[in-house]
Amino acid sequence: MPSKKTDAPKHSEAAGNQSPDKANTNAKLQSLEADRSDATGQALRTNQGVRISDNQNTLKAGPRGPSLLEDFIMREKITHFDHERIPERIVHARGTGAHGYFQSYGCHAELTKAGFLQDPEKITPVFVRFSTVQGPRGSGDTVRDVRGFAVKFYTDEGNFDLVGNNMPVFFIQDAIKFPDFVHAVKPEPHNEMPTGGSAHDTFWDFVSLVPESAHMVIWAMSDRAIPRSLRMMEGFGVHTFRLVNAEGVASFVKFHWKPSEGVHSVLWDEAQKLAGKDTDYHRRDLREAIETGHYPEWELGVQIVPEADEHKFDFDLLDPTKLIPEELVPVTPLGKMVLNRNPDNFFAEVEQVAFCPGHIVPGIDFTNDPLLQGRLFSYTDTQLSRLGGPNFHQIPINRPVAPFHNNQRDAIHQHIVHKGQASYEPNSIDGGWPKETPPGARDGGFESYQERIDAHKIRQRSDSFSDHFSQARLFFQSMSPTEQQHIIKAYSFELGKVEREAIRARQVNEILANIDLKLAAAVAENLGLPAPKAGTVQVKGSKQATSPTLSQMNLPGKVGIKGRKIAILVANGVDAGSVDKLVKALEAQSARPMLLGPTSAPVKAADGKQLPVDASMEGMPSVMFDGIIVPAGKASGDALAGSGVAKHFLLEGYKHLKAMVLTKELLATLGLKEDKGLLTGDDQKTVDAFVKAVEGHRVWEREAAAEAVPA
Ligand code: HDD
Repeated sequence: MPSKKTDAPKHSEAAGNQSPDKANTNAKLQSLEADRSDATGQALRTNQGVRISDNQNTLKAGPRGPSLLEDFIMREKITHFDHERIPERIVHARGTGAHGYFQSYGCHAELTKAGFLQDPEKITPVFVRFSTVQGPRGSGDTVRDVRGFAVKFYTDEGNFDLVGNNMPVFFIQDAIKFPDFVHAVKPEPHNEMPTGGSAHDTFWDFVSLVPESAHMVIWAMSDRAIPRSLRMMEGFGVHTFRLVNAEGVASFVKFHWKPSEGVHSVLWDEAQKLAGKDTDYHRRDLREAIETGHYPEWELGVQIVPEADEHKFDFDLLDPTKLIPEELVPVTPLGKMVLNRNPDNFFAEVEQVAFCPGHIVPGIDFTNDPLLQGRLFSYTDTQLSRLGGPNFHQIPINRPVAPFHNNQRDAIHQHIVHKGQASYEPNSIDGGWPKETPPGARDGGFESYQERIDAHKIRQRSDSFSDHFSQARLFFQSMSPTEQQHIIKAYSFELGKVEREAIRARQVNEILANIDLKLAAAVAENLGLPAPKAGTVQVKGSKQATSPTLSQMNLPGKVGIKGRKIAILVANGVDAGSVDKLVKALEAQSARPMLLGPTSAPVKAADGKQLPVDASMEGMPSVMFDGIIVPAGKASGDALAGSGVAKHFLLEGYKHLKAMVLTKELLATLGLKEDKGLLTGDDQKTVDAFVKAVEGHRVWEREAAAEAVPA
C-alpha cells in the first residue's frame, strides 16, 4: 500500500486509479478478510473454505470400521493442531499484555525530535507485555523474580520498543555473559528444577562468583521481586540511552515508568501461597482491572544528563549495573501511558509480540553500554526461531502503524503481495520508489548520532566498571527496617535451599560482607555460618548514604484505593443494610468489593432476602484481597466464628498485615487486638479509617504481633 505517488506509476494501486469493478472486488475481498477474525454467524469450514457437515465423527468404513485416510477434514484439523505450539521465549516466557495509549504532557522538542513527544494532542497506541524471567510459559505469576516491562509504541514514525524491567539495573555488564547468567538461573539441566525461582545451586554459584551481579541480586532479594500487581510496579529502561533534538544535540537519559497506583508488594508467604491458589494472579489482576474500567496508568519520565556531564558521577553511565540516584538527577516527567484494552486473543497478541531494544525512531539513540549493544543483536535473532522467519514484523501485533516499504522480499510467511517489477534500489523501472529520505529536523530519515570513536579494538572491561558494591550498599541502607528484614529473610530462604555449603559461604563472605556487614551477619546466622568480620575488597562507597526513592515505602500511589480488592465475608443472617452501605462506600472510592460466602450459594440476610455472593471463601482465599470486612449481623458473625475456613481467612489476612474490619465478637473469638488497620464497626468513621489503611497497603506496625499467628 504505497503512500506516495510515483513519477510514472506503472503498477499503481491507488483507489482513484482503479476501475469501479476492481474497487468492488477489492472491497469484497477486504470484507472477507474481516470475516476471518470474527466467527459470529459463520458456518464451520475447512481452511480451504469448504463447509463442514459433521465435526463429531471421522470418516469410517461403517460405524465400527477403520478410519479412512481420505478424510481430509479430520487430517487437516489434526495436522493444524499438531503444530499449534511455537517455542516459548528463552527468557521472559511467562507473561501477559494489554493495549493502551501514550500521551505526551507537552512538547519536548528541546530534548528530542521524536514525533510522539512533541504534541500533547497526539495519541500514540502502545502494547505492553509484562513478564517474569525464569519460569516457563505456564509457571506461576508470584514467584520471586525480576519482572519484564516491555512497551511497544506504535508511533507514526515507526515502532519504538522500550524493553525494560521493574528494576533499574541488571545482573551483568556485558552481553557476552547473558547465556551464562541465563543458564545459571534457569531450572537446572539435570532435573529441570526449580520452576520459576532462583533458590538453587547454579544461580547462587554463578552470582557468588560474579560480583558485578551483587547490586541486581539485592534488588531481586527485595520486595520489588514480589509485586502485589503489575499495575504497582515501576519500570526502567535500565541502560543509558540518548535523546537527540532537531539541532542534533544529544542528552543522556535513563527512562522511568512511575505507576499512579504506587509501588507495592505482597509478603513472601502470600507470594508462595498465591503461586498455588491462583497461578494466574497477576494476569487475572491486570485483565480484571482493565475489564472493570480501573485502567492502570504510568508516567514516563527521564533522568537527563547533558553530554558534558558524562563523567561527573562516581560510576560509569554506560555500566548497566548502576542507577543514577534520583537525588542527583531528578526524573523529568514526559507523558503518561494508560492501559485500557485487553487483548482479544492471547496467542495472536501476547505470545507473538516481538520486542527489540533496537527498534527506535528518529530522536532516540543508543549508547555504548556493552549490554545494550549485545541486546540489539539478540532480540531479532531470537524471533527467527520463535516466530519462524524474518517476516515477523508483518504479524498484526508487530506491524507498525507507519508505512513500511522497502525492497526486502519473500521469505517464509510472507503476507504482502508486493507489486511492481523492481525490488532493488536504485531503479528506474518503478520510478525509483521507494526512495530514501534525507535526515532532517522533522520527518527526516533516521540518522545515527555522530559519536566520535577513536580506539583500539580490544576485549577489555573498563576500569570505570569495577566498583560492584557501592550501589548495592546504597540500596540496602536506603531500605526501611521492615524492608531490610525482608531482604535478610529472602537471602536466608534462597541460600537455605542451596545444597553446597561452599556456595552459601562464598555468597556471605565475598558478596554480602562487601555490601553490608550487618546484612552478612544476619544471613550467616540463619545459615549457621560464622559472621564475616570484614569484607574482601575495599569498597569505594557512594557519595550519598541513602537514596529515599529506592525504598518503595516512599512510593505511595496517587489514586487512593482505586482497583483494590476488598473481601466482604457474609453468612446467613448478615445485615443486608450494612453490606449495602459498605459496598457503596467502597465503590465510591473506586475499590472492588466482593461478597464471599461459606459456599458459592446465595446467603439469606437477616431480613429474609437472598443475597448473591461473588465466590466462596475457599474459592477466593484471603491472599487474593487487599482488605477484609465483616459486616454487622449477629447470626452471620456467629456462623463465621464457628467456621474453620472463615477463621483461617481472617487470621491469614491479619498475618499478612491487611486492613480489616471485624465485629467486636469476632475480634474476641480470634483473640486479636485492634490496631491502626484492624477496626470494628461499620460507620463512616470506620470506613474512612479502613480506606486509609488499605491506601497504606499494609499495616506495618502489626508485623511483630502478627509473627505469633500461625501461617
Ligand atoms: Fe532481554 C526478552 C528485558 C538483557 C536477550 N528481555 C526480554 C524481555 C524483556 C527483557 C522485558 C521480554 C520481552 C517480551 O515481553 O517479549 N533484557 C531485558 C533487560 C535487559 C535484558 C531490561 C538488561 C538491561 N536480554 C538481555 C541481554 C540479552 C537479552 C543482555 C542477550 C544478549 N531478552 C533477550 C532475548 C529475549 C529477551 C533472548 C527472549 C525473548 C525475546 O527476547 O523476544 O532475546
